[in-house]
Amino acid sequence: MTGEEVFTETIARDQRVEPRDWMPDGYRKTMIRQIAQHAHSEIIGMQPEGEWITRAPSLRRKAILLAKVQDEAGHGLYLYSAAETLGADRGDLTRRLIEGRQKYSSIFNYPTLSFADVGVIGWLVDGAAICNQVPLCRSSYGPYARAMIRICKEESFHQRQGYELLLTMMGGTQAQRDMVQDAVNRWWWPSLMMFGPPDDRSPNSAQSMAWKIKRHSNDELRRRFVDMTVPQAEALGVTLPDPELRWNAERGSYDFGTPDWAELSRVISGDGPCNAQRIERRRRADEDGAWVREAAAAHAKKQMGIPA
Ligand code: BYC
Repeated sequence: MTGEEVFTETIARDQRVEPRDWMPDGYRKTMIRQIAQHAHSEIIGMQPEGEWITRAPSLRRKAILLAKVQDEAGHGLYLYSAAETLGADRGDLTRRLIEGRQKYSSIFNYPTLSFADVGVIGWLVDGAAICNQVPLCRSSYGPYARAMIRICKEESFHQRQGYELLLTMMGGTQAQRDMVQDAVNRWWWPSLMMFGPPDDRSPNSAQSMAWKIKRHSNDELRRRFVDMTVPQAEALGVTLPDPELRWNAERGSYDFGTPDWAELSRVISGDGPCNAQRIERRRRADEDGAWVREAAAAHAKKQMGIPA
């Protein structure tokens, strides 16, 4: 059998493609694109919540937030390693991010204005991430699917800590409840946009689904997220800012309004509220860390007996 035949059969049988297997160039490119974008999202995603570590209201909240942000760094590292199995170079991927040639999730271009945002990011953003990523545990590329299993376990903890924080705040003062509602109002629509453009405007979906990289379309996952989240909002006592949101008994699912797709396009193309700040911070961190990478590489060379 040719490499191409083996690949086609691997996909048809729902088995995993592994790094040394033959794969079409387009498959390799798509995997690098998606994994790199995902890795960048985890690393840039440390910024909005990281800003609250020094301002957490208690030692307990600070310890939880520190652990969560460190987990995100870990997710970024598993994912960059998965991209390396496809022949990508981590430094090159970072450069592409900083130069605006690779994307990261639109969601991290919105500001975190109060500590309630930390809870809402855990509940809605990690909730949306789980919805999107659980099916990716069955993605056809082995290293990505395996990384996703561990990431999803940690995301579940992230989601619960967010929800628990919000439950605590909702049981507090009116000012705390107002902070939560304000944060929900600001993060709801951007969370729905995390799933990507609508299916009829998603250029990559058909091929990614044929290759079983993606298992569900953007709209399917978005709908699943809304169905999962509305009862949680009710239990919490917050209102979701969508006048069109209502139960559709016939479909057994919620109807909901249309996100502002022009806003998503603007944010993806670099013109969101915090894009410039996020990238500038990432660029500085990369420059500040250059000497550490150089020292580590020199040490590794020495250990292996390679002349400097
Ligand atoms: N933001 O054809 P489409 C986390 C791009 S981090 C930005 O539908 P595809 C967390 C898309 O890339 C979790 N760009 O694309 C971390 C494509 O452009 P390119 C992040 C977006 O790939 C810290 C174009 O638009 N999750 O959980 O089939 C703290 C057309 O789209 C977005 C992942 O990365 C967007 N929202 O589907 C807390 C999950 N949407 O690349 C939490 C893995 C679309 O052709 N990724 N674009 O130039 C995926 O599942 C898919 O890549 C997407 C897009 C569903 C995002």
